[in-house]
Amino acid sequence: MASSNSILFYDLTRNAEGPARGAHSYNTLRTRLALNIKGIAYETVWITIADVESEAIKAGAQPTTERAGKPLYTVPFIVDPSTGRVVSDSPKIAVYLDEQYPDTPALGPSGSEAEKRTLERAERVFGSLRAVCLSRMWDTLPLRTQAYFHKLFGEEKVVQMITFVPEALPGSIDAALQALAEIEGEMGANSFLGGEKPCWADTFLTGVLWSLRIVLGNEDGTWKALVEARSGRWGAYMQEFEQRGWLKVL
Ligand SMILES: N[C@@H](CCC(=O)N[C@@H](CS)C(=O)NCC(=O)O)C(=O)O
Repeated sequence: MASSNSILFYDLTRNAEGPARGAHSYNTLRTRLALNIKGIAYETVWITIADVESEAIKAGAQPTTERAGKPLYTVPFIVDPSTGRVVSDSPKIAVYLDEQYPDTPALGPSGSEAEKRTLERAERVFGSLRAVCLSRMWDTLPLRTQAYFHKLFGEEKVVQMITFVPEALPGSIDAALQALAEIEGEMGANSFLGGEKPCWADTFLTGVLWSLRIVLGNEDGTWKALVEARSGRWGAYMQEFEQRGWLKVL
């Protein structure tokens, strides 16, 4: 429930109406998951990628990296009215939430080698299907977002990025399943990567899977190929989050 002390969580919108407003970025979904798992009150400030820099500067958020020699501001970032702190970069936000809200489930990150391997593999799951997702999502993006990408990459490159070749789909699905199999190899039969409780790597992986589910849709063949593989291993994994009410968009 939002209150005047609710954390403000900056996320990217698509053109969607309704409370979820088209949440889709796996980078921001993992912070949303962390807030949901911890049960911390927050409200979303929906912005387009074209407005990230101006909104971050207005809020007092730090850039998280550089692009072309210039500071790059990114979402997610949060403003916590109860402390006055503004935090950007999802791993730093997770650390901040653990420290500031010690009575909530701790998530990490741990910085371990196993964790690094999982994050790389989860990135690979999304990377394998990025072109499918972009081709599906492009028309739903706000015109302001489309214009931002045209300026950033050039029209020709954008056309390349959003043109998905159907013949490439089986190979893309196989590559995503391969990365998931590698994760499963380390996870075994545990409910979560964190064992019986979720950890930072779980928010990372689930952010990716949740993003794919949102963009592709529950009934999509590619999504079904992922969740039905390995006797429904990844469908069951997502259910763990669903059942606990952690896949909600406030
Ligand atoms: N390391 C950052 C990465 C976040 C990130 O890449 N966010 C993208 C949106 S999905 C962004 O804000 N990009 C701004 C831009 O490209 O101008 C984190 O984990 O929070």
